[in-house]
Amino acid sequence: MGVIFSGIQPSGVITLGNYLGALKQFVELQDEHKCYFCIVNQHAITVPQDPKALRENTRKLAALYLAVGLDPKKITLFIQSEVPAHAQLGWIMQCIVHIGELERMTQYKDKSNNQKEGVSGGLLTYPALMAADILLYSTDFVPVGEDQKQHLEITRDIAQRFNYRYGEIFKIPEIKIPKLGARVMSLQDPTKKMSKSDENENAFISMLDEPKVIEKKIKRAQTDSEASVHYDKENKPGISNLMSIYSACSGKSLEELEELYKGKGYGEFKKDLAQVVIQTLQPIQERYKSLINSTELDDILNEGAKKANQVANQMMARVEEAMGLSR
Ligand code: ATP
Ligand code: LTN
Repeated sequence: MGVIFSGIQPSGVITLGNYLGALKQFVELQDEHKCYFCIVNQHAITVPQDPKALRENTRKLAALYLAVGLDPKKITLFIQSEVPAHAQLGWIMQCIVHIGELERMTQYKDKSNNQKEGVSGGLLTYPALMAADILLYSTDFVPVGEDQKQHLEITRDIAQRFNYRYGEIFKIPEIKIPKLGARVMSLQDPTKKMSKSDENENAFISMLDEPKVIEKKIKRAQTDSEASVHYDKENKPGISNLMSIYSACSGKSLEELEELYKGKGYGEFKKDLAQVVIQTLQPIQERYKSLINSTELDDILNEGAKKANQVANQMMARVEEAMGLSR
């Protein structure tokens, strides 16, 4: 039984991309592993957040973690800012990582280009905090979407550098990327990844979108003019992305889909895809509704923070001891 750690930012309502790339694999892992799932609100504030929206999105994300099928009896679910060791070890990791390594991160380059009010220091040092998240729990595997590959590599490098300097404290974690849905693309620009903080709401499907909204967004999704349902990521990124979503939600292979829609246009394909997505989200949305205003949700988060603090504080003590920070 290995240890699993993963985090999602409450920087908006999570999308179908977050579900297919991350959450769906969490559910499959919970029976076989010791799992820690975190709402990384301190990562979200690397770009400006409205306090009210951040609080609401944090609660929504907690409810959605459970609504997709994670069982609080099996996993530990908690909020990053309720476990102070994350920020404490995050600082130490900032002192281990090199600026050159941080500047190479594509997420940093993409996000810093989008900032109107100036780029925060936290946006650059973001991977140091992420390394802290993962290393505090002696994590074996980190299930994430493909976009997080670089951040996992830097986490491994930081851990190895620390161990080399101060002794074997950290376990070196491995990335776990799903076979299907590892990189869901924007519905409006299929060369960009689907992102919950996209300014254009038509670019993503939120996990809480109503059926009518899902139909509309899929209908409007960018496709090419050829109108044949054929997978070709290079030349037909729009329809290829929709086919990947269809496949990940329905379990049908890309070949099966090509066969099924032979001689049929995009209209019919999109109509069916909308139904497949609606059916995937419907049971999740129903469970969400029963959780969002429950006190049960608070109990689960309190219990999660308690368990996470115990484990994280033990690791923090070992780190401070190894570095000469303790008396
Ligand atoms: P933001 O828009 O605020 O940057 P995001 O939507 O990119 O957020 P994160 O909270 O950073 O999402 O990521 C949570 C998890 O979802 C990570 O494991 C990430 O790899 C995965 N993920 C994010 N976007 C996608 C996507 N388009 N396809 C597949 N997986 C994704
Ligand atoms: N960096 C991730 C979110 C994240 C994370 C983590 C993922 C923060 N800490 C620890 C896995 C493990 C992102 O931007 N998607």
